[in-house]
Amino acid sequence: DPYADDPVRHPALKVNSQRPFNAEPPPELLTENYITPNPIFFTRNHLPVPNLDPDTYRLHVVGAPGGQSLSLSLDDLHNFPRYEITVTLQCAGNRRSEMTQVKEVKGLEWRTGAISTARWAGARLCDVLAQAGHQLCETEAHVCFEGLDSDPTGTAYGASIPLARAMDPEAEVLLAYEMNGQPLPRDHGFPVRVVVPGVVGARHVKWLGRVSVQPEESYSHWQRRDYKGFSPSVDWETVDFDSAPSIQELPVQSAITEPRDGETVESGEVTIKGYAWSGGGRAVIRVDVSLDGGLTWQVAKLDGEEQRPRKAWAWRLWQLKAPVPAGQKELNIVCKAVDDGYNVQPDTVAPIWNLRGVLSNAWHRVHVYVSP
Ligand code: MTE
Ligand code: MO
Repeated sequence: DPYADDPVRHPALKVNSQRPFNAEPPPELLTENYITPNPIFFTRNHLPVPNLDPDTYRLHVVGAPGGQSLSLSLDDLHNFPRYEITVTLQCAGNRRSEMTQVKEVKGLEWRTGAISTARWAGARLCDVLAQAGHQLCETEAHVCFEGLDSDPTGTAYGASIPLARAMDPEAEVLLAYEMNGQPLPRDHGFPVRVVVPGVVGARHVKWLGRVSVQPEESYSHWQRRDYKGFSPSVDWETVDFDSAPSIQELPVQSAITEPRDGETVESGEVTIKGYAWSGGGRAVIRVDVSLDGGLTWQVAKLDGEEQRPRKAWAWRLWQLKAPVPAGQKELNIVCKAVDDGYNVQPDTVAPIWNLRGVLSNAWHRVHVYVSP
């Protein structure tokens, strides 16, 4: 069993798949803290978790022509200037289970928990690339990452991001060695992972082994044959993966974490809680909540940290305390967020359905009963 050496996990996690391990925290735990505690941070693995020795670990960075290739130990990485940032990581498949209700899709049945937030510390990718002699260039180029996790044929997890993002100090792409003040847990990439603020989880390569700059995107399955969006009209017979760009920045997202669907709430007053986030550093400026399926709206109170302009890498938690209209037996609670580009979420799932079940960001709806 290649998974026999996987780490022990927190019992509160809701497991979507055991081998490889994929799990999400239950919603009410997810928004209990602005920073997600490491043991309940959602986990998305495609392969067995490698067991790497921090003393012999080396990160290989392929040098630029005229530059030099680097073989960096953990100590070497710690010698680069240290940066610490709060970043929310979301899987492209978050909320996929709602797409499945429209029509079958291929993928793990994530509910609202394939998203979490941590404080990450590490070296900046741009500093490491500069030391290897890389510069921004006029022609298109991509920074390719390879993980040290691999399948029985030796194929490793891989992904890439555009060189322009990697070299931009304002994009704050990190080679992270710390998560919430601790060395990275094994499930989250020990000893080093990439953190690409504002970008889909799939590019945050864990157990990072190799970095190179190429004229084309990574040839990895996960860059080219997965994590792409398509029209609802496209099925597995007709899909042409080369016709769509890889997902990088994610669209605006929000979800209700309390109360839970099907729950009974007290009459009088109801407290509604949730999270909201947008990709590309776009800040969430407002969350609207409805108790009547979207006929009337109230504005929720945003908690969590105010963020820097164009660097809103982390989510906002939000809540609304609202009177339950007298005589109501049930409530259709809905939330929707707006980001600073005034981007909004679509009201229903069907028009954004896609065969892989990614980018599921329709208004989130929860149906509850009111106790008499
Ligand atoms: N990196 C490696 N090496 N192997 C993987 O399977 N999964 C990716 C990304 N990085 C993956 C990886 C995906 S799809 C996601 S959503 C994030 O890691 C999840 O990060 P987490 O498990 O720390 O939450
Ligand atoms: Mo993912």
